[in-house]
Amino acid sequence: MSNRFDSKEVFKERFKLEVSEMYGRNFEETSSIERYQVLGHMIRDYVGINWRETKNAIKKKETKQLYYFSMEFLMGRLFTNNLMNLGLYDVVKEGLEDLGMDINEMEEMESDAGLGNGGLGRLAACFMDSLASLNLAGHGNCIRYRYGLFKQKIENKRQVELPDCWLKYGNVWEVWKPQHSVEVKFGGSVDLYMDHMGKFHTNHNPDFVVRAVPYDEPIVGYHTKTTNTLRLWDAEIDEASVNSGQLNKYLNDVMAITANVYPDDSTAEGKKLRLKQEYFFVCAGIDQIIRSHLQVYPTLDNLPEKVAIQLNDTHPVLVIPELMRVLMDDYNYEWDDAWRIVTGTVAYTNHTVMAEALEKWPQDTVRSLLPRINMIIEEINRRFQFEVDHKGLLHIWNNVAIIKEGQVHMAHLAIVGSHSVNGVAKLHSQILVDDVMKEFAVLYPERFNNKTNGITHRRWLLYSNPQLTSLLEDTIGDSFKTNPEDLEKLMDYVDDPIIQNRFMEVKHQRKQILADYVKKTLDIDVDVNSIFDCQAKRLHAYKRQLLNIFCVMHLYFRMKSEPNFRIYPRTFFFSAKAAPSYELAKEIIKLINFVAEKVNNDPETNSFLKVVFIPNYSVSVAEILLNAADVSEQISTAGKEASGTGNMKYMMNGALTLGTLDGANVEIVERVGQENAQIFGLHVEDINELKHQNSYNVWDFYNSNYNVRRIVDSLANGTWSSNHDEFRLIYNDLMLRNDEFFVLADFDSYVYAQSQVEQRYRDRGRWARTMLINIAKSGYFSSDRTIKEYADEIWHLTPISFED
Ligand code: 26V
Repeated sequence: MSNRFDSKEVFKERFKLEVSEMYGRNFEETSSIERYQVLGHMIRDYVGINWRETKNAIKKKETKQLYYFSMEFLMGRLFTNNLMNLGLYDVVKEGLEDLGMDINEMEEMESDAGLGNGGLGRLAACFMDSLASLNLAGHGNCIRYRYGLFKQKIENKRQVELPDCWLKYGNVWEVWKPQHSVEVKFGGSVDLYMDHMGKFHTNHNPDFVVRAVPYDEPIVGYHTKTTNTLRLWDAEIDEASVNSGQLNKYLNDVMAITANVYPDDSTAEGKKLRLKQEYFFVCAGIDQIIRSHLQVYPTLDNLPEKVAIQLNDTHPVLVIPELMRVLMDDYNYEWDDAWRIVTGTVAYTNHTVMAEALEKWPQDTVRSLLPRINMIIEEINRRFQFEVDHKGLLHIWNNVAIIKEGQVHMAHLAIVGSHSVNGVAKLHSQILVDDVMKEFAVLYPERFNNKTNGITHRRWLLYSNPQLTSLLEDTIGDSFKTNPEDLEKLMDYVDDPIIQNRFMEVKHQRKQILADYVKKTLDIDVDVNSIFDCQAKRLHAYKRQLLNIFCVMHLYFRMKSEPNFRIYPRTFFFSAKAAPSYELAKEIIKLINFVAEKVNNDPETNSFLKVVFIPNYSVSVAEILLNAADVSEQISTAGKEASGTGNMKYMMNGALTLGTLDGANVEIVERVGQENAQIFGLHVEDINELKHQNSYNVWDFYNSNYNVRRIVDSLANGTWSSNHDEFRLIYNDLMLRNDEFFVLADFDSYVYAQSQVEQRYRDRGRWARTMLINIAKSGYFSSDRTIKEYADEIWHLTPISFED
């Protein structure tokens, strides 16, 4: 029977039949979750035909393929995304309506796939959507974590972490492929021996073997046949390796590998389990690539011509030694030939300059867990040292060594073993070359390049903001859907008061939707006519949520002490998860919630000022939060935020960027113009200068600035909490550790910028114009543009052809 249900009638017929066959009951007696399961499977099966044809076309045409290796894929929900990409949304929506059902209820049944921490994982998900939509063969490789990133609750104004059981009702999109399982070996010892031809061979006697078993999810392109694969590896026991005496330990060790996403994106703590996870999905992914390559081609010599591997940060960097191992130990390649293949295939993206997030592993850990890989890393390091010496650059060795003082520097391994190294925004890529990786940029100048991040305009505009989408269609036609840079057509209308009004009306509708959500989930009333000012992102000191809440405190103090001072009504929304072990970040969440309680309950000011902390920031929360914003807070210390991607989502939905010149903010301003963004604060050069001269002293600001002093004092004088020690950690971090992220240095400039935002908002026509310009100029930030650049300049991919 065909899987197709392109008309409403066929859909209804099939759906009812499948539900009652599946559960052996009348359709009317089945529950929502049961119906959701069947519907999901129907959609996945529908996709199956294109999935097969994509695989066949790739083989037949010998199309080059990309494998995107990432420890994180923050996919969110796929139900609406898949239906819309397939062009089936209306058929299903109307069909369900006829059956007395609401498609929104089905959408809500799905759990977010929260297999990631933040920007890096969501970028991987946006890239998957763009690859398929551009007809490029690009697949994801990751771990099938049983639990996603923790769920956040706020209890007693503090973050509480709960497990995210996203697989509770299964996952309708995945297909289990036990026949494609791979053995992954850990620990033990390696024997080296020479054969009669004088060639070296190795024999690894592991002490722990697991089976990696793939679950494949189809990635459906927008209105195209192309259907790629996201492969998630689960760990299962290897029956032959179970040692009966230690059965329980073995089972626990196997289970542990795929239990959790590491929730800490702030410190690269040397946890052995993390390294196990990294090798686990790398080893399995490489094995699959080699096997499928050899099904089509007789040799691995042409691997770089047919396969590109992109490393999403250093987490999958073991791809480099692992591919060397396979080529040499399993396929008898000599070192130099293997190295040519590896470096020709692999490319690396850096996502952070924060020293504490750059991965380093104690070599003892690498040696004991991965003895053969360790040997290969040592040899890469030895040969690299030889090369540096040969170039007369031994004086830089200390800054570029892969192995140094008993630690393996993963970023160094990544640069040495790749043909391309990219940052994720212009400024960030420049900082890599000028500063963080400057010695490597001297060694390998041709490797360094920039690929400014992007976001899929399908999820972040077409699907999450249908009101704006339909107004855009009415105004500029629908070419922007497939060619997002056509949003530029909106420039013709930015001065048209009728269009301006209609866009303001759409924004109002989105604000109402967010307000309803806040009322329903938090029982807080917010004024939809107030300015919606949003900061939603991981909680990190460098992102400076503290600067934002300090300004809120300041406005509150002023309104309390100056009866004539009243601000334009504003609602400050925060949403942020803190890593469970990141104490300072958790304290900042607590401070925001204490401030919220006080200001929201003060009748003298609460019609002007409200603070709302939305718990459990996730893809689904972002889908209703970002497009309701008037103001997008992008206020990191200059030089610290590699790119940011939330900034692009807000822009595309018509918010004004209130930001520092950091990450991709720089490129946003470049496009909209200074007059359509609100930029403030120290520049990277200023910060470098202050650091260089060691001239920043937080007490100077405290002593000379009354507003600053009033805020800092309030942390410890009972203003927000009767416990004067409640915010001791924040106080100490700021005042006794000299404010590492220059919060107080930027304070005045930020407060001034906020007052400017208010001035702008008071002029409705001018505000609408700015909003339209932001939307019009946002096409550049579609991940379609980013992926085209990767495909042309790094991967050398050409689109899949389905023609005979
Ligand atoms: C680091 C670590 C350290 C080891 C433990 C687990 C873990 C997990 C994630 C990370 C990655 C931190 C880097 C990161 O997320 N970077 C963000 O990447 C975004 C996409 O390029 C970019 O927009 C953000 O500015 C950048 O902070």
